[in-house]
Amino acid sequence: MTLQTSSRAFSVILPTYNEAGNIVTLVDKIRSAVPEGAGFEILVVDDNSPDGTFDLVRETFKDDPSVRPILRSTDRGFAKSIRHGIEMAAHERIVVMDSDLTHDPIEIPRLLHVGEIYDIVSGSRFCAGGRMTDTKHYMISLIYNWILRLLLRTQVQDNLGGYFTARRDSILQLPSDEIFFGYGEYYFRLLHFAQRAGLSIVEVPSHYLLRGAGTSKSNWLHMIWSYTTAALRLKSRIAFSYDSKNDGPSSTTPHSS
Ligand SMILES: Nc1nc2c(ncn2[C@@H]2O[C@H](COP(=O)(O)OP(=O)(O)OP(=O)(O)O)[C@@H](O)[C@H]2O)c(=O)[nH]1
Ligand SMILES: [Mg+2]
Repeated sequence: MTLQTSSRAFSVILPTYNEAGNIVTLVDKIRSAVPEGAGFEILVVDDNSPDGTFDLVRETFKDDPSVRPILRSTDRGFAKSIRHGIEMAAHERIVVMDSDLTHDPIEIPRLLHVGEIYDIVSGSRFCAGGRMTDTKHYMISLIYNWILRLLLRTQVQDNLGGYFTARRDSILQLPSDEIFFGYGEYYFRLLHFAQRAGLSIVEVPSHYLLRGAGTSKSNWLHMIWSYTTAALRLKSRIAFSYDSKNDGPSSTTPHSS
């Protein structure tokens, strides 16, 4: 199936920490995935990686104004970098993805295409057609996502994917301070607040690949612990705020995936 990319320009946000072995390949892959003539920029939001990711990007793409390296040296962190990238983005439409080559740029046109209709389009490993090359982690993630869904009553099946497109202003209207902190759990907070704000959310199948070069920054046990704590915090916040405002999730959930 051939999909036409939206004629609207978009900003791709790539948070990086020690991704010198992947970032150039990723930028090139994004370029090849996007049809010629499409207006776009790529923001590499680097947290002062010791492996020189920032300098590599700045040097390699010094003659290419569409690649914008951003160096962060204070208040570092994955979720905060994504927020920073969204705030710095020049275009109304944003695409957020990991920089370790697990999120395949070939799927960007499809995300953008569906993004013509929905406020947030999330690349999902767990809806029909979605998958993950790393089968062991697929099973752990799948089971953990079931738990998250039960706990938070989210409408999407993949609450931790982090590969998505959205309209920039619809994300920035959400309470950023309550969403963008910590690690990958920011994504279920984002989906929750988006759902609650009445944004339309849909999942499209996505195939998550293996990391390219380098090593993961995730420690699975620590991640499960911190994500569960974050989910319980969010749940208690939901209970408190729904009690006090009498506005349950159904009243702000117009669309489902
Ligand atoms: N800017 C910034 N990026 C980060 C930070 N930590 C991780 N990243 C980036 O966030 C993305 C996800 O990190 P990974 O280490 O792949 O972790 P993960 O995807 O949760 O875990 P895996 O399943 O092991 O790949 C990668 O692009 C990292 O370079 C950080 O503190 N700051
Ligand atoms: Mg990864």
